[in-house]
Amino acid sequence: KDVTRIEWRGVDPSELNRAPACCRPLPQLQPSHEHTVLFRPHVRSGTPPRPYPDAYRDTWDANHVRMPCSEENLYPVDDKNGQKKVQSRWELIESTLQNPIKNSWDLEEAILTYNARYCSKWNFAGLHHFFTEEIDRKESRHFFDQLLPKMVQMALMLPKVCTQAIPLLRRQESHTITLTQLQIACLLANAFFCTFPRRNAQQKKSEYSRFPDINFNRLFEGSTKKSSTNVRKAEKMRCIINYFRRVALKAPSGTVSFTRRAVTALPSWDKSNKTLTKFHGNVYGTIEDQGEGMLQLDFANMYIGGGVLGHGLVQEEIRFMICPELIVSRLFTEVLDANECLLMKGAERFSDYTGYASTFRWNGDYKDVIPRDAWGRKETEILAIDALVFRRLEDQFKPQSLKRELNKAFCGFYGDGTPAVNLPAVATGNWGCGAFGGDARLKGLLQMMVAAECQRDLAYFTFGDQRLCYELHKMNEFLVSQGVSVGDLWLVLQRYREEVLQRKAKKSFTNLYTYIYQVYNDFESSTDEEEEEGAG
Ligand code: AR6
Repeated sequence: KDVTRIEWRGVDPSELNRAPACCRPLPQLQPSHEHTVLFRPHVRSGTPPRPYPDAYRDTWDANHVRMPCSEENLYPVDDKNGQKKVQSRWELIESTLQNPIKNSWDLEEAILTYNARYCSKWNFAGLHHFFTEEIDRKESRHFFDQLLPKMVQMALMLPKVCTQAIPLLRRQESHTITLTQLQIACLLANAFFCTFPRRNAQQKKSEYSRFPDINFNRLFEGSTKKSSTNVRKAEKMRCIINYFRRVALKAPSGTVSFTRRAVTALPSWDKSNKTLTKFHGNVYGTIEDQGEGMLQLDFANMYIGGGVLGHGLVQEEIRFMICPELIVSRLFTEVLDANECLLMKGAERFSDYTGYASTFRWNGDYKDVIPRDAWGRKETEILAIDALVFRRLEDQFKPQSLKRELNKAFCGFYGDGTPAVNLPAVATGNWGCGAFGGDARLKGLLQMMVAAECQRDLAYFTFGDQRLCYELHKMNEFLVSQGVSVGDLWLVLQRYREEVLQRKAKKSFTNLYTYIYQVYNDFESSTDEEEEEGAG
């Protein structure tokens, strides 16, 4: 087959449901025991909503983010007589950051002043490299003279801007947090200056060991020589600096919601008689650009954001870099369980980029023109689900692995009672098939099954792979024409494991799609395929 000219296959993208057009009107924004709203829910476009309550209320406990500005955030110091005493850590942070910071060494010194325990553990080589090698002296001076003081101001506004305690999104507890973009900027400025207490310890038993890290110290790490790490970190710094430049220039006025969803009523996959929904396969589009108004997948790590502050620079990390407000999820989202997902609605995109992984480059500022909903959120919804890591094809077909991946995607795709006509299509692609080693043909099929179960349409971005686009679409068309149900497919996957994978001793090896065509005895379709190639 000549697949070299394929750009897309399946239904026309204009036929797919998109927000806001397909959605029902939102109910009034109201805090409840399932929804923490950190501001007065009167959203007027153009002005940042006011924090709620008016004055800072301190909560220092195991169920809320421990705030740097809490009066219980204490720091041991030696007094004049060599006696140990405790001092307010926030006062130390305030006084330290208000001293002049003229270059990256001053910044390192400042951060270590209130993180003294990490003096010999943290390395700032990436930061120094960035300000001495990656950008010129003028840009560097501009950063330290102009932007950094504004970032300090933003960080120190914390008790005025984030007045309400932020609950932790704990395992198996569904809950939503809605914050203003300004609150997020203030929290991220604190993360930049590494002020969050108790978030640095690496030990297994430390209080936040089941949470991602949030202080930016890992972003500042690097090597003293030229290295690929330094290049990656430099491009990430460009994204972050651009974000702070923008929010300092004009305070953003919108809001963003983070919903942790734990789902206990999961489908019986073998019994489902749902049939497949509309499919659009796309070779050159990306989830973030062509998935406008759809439920956009974040190919996530169970620790949300994965390596965004470290070395990682694939789909999830890139998304978090161009939409840095997503990073704040790391402050309060405990590691995701198998039946959980995180939905993030409203994050604005600030940067453009080119390349991927080691070739990733910041490509300038990005003006996000997506409209906002009635709660002030950009109409961009991102769904974070973490796939399993696989090293061998066979492992992916174990019934418990298949079920786990179906259930995980189901947690994210399901509409929670919303009628199917009001659900945006899912914009996805090779979920779990890059860093996590999964097989795209299998994962594509599993995602079709889950989309069917949830009665949602699917837009699948194959990231340049024309053959994959061709094969996924052909399979989708075939299954629709045969009226194959989700339950049938579940059984076929089991049979494939038993009849093909577990009898691999035989010389010939039938790939999954060829096998499916054979099972349904569609001779024409099966002869379209190369018979004896490896799966995937
Ligand atoms: N749009 C569509 N498809 C994409 C895009 C995009 N913007 N970017 C990448 N792809 P990967 P995983 C395709 O490896 O295997 C992170 O560190 C491309 O084909 O990011 O689920 C997380 O934090 C790529 O190979 O996802 C996790 O730790 C494929 O999607 C881990 O990676 C998979 O992208 C998750 O790994």
